[in-house]
Amino acid sequence: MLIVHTADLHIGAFSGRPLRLANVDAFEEIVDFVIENGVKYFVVAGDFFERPRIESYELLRRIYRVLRVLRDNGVFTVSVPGSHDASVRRADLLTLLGEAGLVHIPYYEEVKGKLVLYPLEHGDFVFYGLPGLKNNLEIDYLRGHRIVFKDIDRYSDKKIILVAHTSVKFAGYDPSVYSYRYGKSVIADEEILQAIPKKVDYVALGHIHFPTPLFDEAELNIAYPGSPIGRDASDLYETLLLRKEHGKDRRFLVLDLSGDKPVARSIWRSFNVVVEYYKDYYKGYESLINEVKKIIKDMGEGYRVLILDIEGLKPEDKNKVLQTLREYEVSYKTLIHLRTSSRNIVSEVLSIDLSDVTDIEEIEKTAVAEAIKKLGLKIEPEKILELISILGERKPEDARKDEFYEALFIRIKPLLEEILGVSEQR
Ligand SMILES: [Mn+2]
Repeated sequence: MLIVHTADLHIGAFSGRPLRLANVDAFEEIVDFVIENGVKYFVVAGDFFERPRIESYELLRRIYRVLRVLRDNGVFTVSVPGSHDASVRRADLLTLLGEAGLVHIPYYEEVKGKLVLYPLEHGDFVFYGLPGLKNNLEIDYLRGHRIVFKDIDRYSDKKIILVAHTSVKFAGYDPSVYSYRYGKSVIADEEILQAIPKKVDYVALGHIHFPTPLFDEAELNIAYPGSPIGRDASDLYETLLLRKEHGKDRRFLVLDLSGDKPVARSIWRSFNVVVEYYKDYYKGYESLINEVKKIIKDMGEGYRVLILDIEGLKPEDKNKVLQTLREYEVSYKTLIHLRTSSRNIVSEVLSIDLSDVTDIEEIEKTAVAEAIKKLGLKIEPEKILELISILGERKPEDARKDEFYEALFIRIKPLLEEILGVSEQR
């Protein structure tokens, strides 16, 4: 009774950058393990994809092919929507894969203020799925004990697995101990786990990208495998921390549920990611660029990542440095991330205190609202957020450039007119 448990694959992350195929490679590497070891259950606890929709046909073809290979080998693949790939109207890739029978998504629905989770039976297992909802709403459902595990009392001789995409502390493990940034996001306390029936044998978590807790092998009934690659520079920095400070790496979990208590084993993998970190004071453009070249030359093969922590970078040099780093990123096939410790990058007028805000979307909303106030604009924050969202859209591969941008402009124009107060002047 083995299950491979991973989460936060974030396929589609790093698009247009040297790591754009790292996440799908990691997915394939984990699936190879599943098939080679005859494991029949594969669980992805949310954030399978970076966005609700993936535009790249190269990625799509690989995703479909690997899922078909899993199915053809008799592997039952289970997933839940995560905070990144869910869409309210279920107009997303994960739902499509569910319809195609390539991924099994336990059904859930909101009924009269309660979240009803429906069982998904297969072989010796019953799966329930708790999706990652907007604004961490799933935590409210848990906290209010407003989650219904439909028909759970019917099962007595099957192992019950809850696949949940949410952030929670458990058994003394607090993700913010490992990584400062999780101290800034919503993390629910252990007591909310009491909303989960005792009959649940294992809670397969996703959402926290740092593997939590860290162990080689352990008897436990809840765990975050962590993200194999991650989706941004903070994750890549934590890959370095895992290696340098904890003597571990990225991982996925193999669970054995044949005994009384589940036994989890970490399969540590580099997933072919090489991370270097360089911290120094800014000593001029030439010196920095030469140092960067030297570091990259010494880095091994693989998905190379260089994180630069440069203190006191002169504002007037910043553009030049960034441009060169962008060129190097392409020519040396190395993702280069520059962190600057200089405090003067954001102008005083627009610096906003966000220390009390906990959620990324809340941060965005608060920042926009504050910026509007400080700039003296007379516009609803929602309009600015809508503009940001439209500008963030990517051209689908099969769309024509001119048509795409023309359509984009038609949608932006009334928004811009409203923001600048120039509409209806005729
Ligand atoms: Mn994630």
